[in-house]
Amino acid sequence: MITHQPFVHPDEIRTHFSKAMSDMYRAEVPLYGTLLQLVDAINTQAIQQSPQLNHHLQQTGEIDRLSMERHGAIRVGTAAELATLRRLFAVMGMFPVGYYDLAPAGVPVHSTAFRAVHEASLQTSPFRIFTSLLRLELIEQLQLRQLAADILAKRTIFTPRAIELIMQHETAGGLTHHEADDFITQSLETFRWHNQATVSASVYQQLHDQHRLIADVVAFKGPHINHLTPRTLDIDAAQVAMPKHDISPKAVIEGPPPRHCPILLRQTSFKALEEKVAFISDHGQIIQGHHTARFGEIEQRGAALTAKGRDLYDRLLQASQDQLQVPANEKNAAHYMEILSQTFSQFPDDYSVMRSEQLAFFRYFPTKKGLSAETELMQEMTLDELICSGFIQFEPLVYEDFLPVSAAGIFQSNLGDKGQSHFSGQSSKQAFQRDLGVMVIDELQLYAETQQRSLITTAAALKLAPLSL
Ligand code: OOG
Ligand code: NI
Repeated sequence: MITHQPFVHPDEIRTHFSKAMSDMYRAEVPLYGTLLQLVDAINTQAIQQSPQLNHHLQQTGEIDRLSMERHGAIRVGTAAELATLRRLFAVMGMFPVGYYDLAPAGVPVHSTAFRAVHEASLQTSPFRIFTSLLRLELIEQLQLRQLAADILAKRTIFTPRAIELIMQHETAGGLTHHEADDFITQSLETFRWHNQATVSASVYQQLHDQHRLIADVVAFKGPHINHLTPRTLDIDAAQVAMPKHDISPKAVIEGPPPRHCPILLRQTSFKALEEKVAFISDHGQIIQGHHTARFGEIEQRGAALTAKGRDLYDRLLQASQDQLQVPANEKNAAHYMEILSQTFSQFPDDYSVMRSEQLAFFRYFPTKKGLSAETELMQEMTLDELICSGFIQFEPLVYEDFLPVSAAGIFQSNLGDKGQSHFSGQSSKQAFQRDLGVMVIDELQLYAETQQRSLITTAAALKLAPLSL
């Protein structure tokens, strides 16, 4: 007789996978462990110092996900690799959200972020993986492009058992406990670091000379995780504390300036490690060399912006960069931060204003006062009136995604590119989606849905008819 074993919820698989990935990376890159400790200390301090921040984190539940919150990044070389990754991440409830074209910023990749999409799943585990596909068509030298394609065609980045388990998930509709554990172990193999290149030192050099990123993707057995980023509540404090722990951060924090009401995402990273790599010579001997790819990063997340808010952000960021005229670097960092703060004074720094001007997405909650008030009293009120009277509260939705300009800055600082090159290739979301095998999900749609669901539950809790913005 066949007994039906219950399936493990994808959110649970993701939670365990995220932990396993963090443990593996900490063992591979001990500095990541230092970073986790530093962020933890800063977060504890930030919460102690600000009762307001503490209240906000309690109210939204973010306090519970904070210590396990992290994103990672990987880079793959072929459409088949990307499509299989999509199936692998689906096992743990992660779906491709957003499209990022980094070619205009001189990085020959385009990307998406695999992540959970529903607020309840995000609350269980907000783990995200920024996933980039190398755009071989942007390599101008035809011969080198062919060489890279040939090398990539020969590799398999998944274990046979991982593939079996992905198919099992797809056909049976889930994985049992035993299978889920096996899946985590097997899928982790894809992201492991290999200190042996799959190409000779001279081929590595050719790829590297074209672009360091190309060598990083093509010359290795698989898409090693290249960083894992914890979430801090105070990135300015983290930036100052890093050198005290012998970590030297990049010159400028990417993203918006410091604000009372944080928006989107602010990120800082430290330089990639130089790691020993063995190359096989054309005569079969092993030659020692090195490769720099893996780095550390810290981020602070703020409110998710609406299309209108995002447009304002993009314009103000561009205006700041135009005013600086040259790329931000160590020498002009302070000046750039000044310009940034000044320019962003045009972006309201108050949640109520951001809400009334529809610049950000929010989540609504019934207050104690609302829950104990007479329905009749509230029935005729608009949402704004209910808020004014203290029956409903709101909190910003956390930005769960990435920023292309910031991502390019992170890539650049770690690839050590001197000049800023531009790839002229057309933005090709369509080609990316074809390679991925599905359309990417629109992140603005997800935030709007979460906001809407919170309005529905709030109205229901107060026994009111549906509320609209
Ligand atoms: C990804 C860089 C982008 C971020 O946080 O914006 C990124 C990479 O270097 O592969 O991780
Ligand atoms: Ni990152």
